[in-house]
Order: sequence, then structure tokens, then C-alpha cells
Amino acid sequence: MYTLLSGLYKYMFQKDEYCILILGLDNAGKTTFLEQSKTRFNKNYKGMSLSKITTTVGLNIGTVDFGKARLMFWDLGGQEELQSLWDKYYAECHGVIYVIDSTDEERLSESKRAFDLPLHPR
Ligand SMILES: Nc1nc2c(ncn2[C@@H]2O[C@H](COP(=O)(O)OP(=O)(O)OP(=O)(O)O)[C@@H](O)[C@H]2O)c(=O)[nH]1
Ligand SMILES: [Mg+2]
Repeated sequence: MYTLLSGLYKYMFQKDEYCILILGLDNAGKTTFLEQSKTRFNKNYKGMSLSKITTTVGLNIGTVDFGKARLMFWDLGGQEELQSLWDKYYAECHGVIYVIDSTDEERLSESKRAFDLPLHPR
């Protein structure tokens, strides 16, 4: 009976959790995207001033609820020396958002190289 009831409770109230990686070069706008998403989709989240966001060393974790799904965003630092850590997270994640600063044309090819990195490690 307990198993039946706890199964029913989980079915009705527990959210399915998905982990989404946010990758891209440093300064591409990953943390800004995460903050904007949290502000837009989490009713009670006040949001931090976008001008206070500084470069990410390590990772930021943010959670956003969409209906029955809970998305856990892992926003990783994009600096060159941190890019080699990206592939450590792939096995754990369900999806990837790759952020490109489309106005920074000089770095587009660098961004493509970083995107390809897990396929062709240096
Ligand atoms: N104009 C404009 N500026 C943006 C946008 N997104 C981010 N920025 C600015 O770009 C700079 C870098 O943004 P971040 O969100 O810190 O970039 P990041 O990809 O997290 O960088 P790392 O943490 O170093 O990997 C900040 O000064 C942001 O305010 C955008 O859509 N438009
Ligand atoms: Mg960042």
C-alpha cells in the first residue's frame, strides 16, 4: 500500500529533472542568458543586476520549472583553460545550449573550434 501511495504521490507532484549544459566562449552571454531565463520563468525570482555579472570561474547552477519538468542549468566558464572541463559534464546532461555572440565576428571561428573540441580534443 505504501509503495502504491508513494508512487501516486511521485506521479502527481514530483517533477522530472533534466540537466542542461550552457556552453560557449567566455563573454558569449551564457550567465546573462541563465539569469534572464530565471527572471522570466521563476515567478518569485527577483533577478540580479545584469551589470553585476562577472566572468564565471567554475560553474553556476540555476533551476527553472516548466510545467512538470524541472530544468537544471549548468552554466560553465568559457575561458580557454576551462573548456577542457566541458566534456566531463556531457555524460551527466540531457541537453546542451551553445551560446554564440553573433556580433563578435572575429571570434566565430574560435567558437566553432571550441564547439568541436569534445569531438576532436587538442
Ligand atoms: N548587448 C548585449 N550584451 C550582452 C548580451 N548578453 C551578454 N551581454 C554582455 O556580455 C558580457 C558577458 O556576458 P556573460 O553572461 O558574463 O558571458 P559568459 O558567456 O557567461 O562569460 P564567461 O562566464 O566568461 O564564460 C556582459 O558584459 C554582458 O552584459 C546581450 O544579449 N546583449
Ligand atoms: Mg559566465
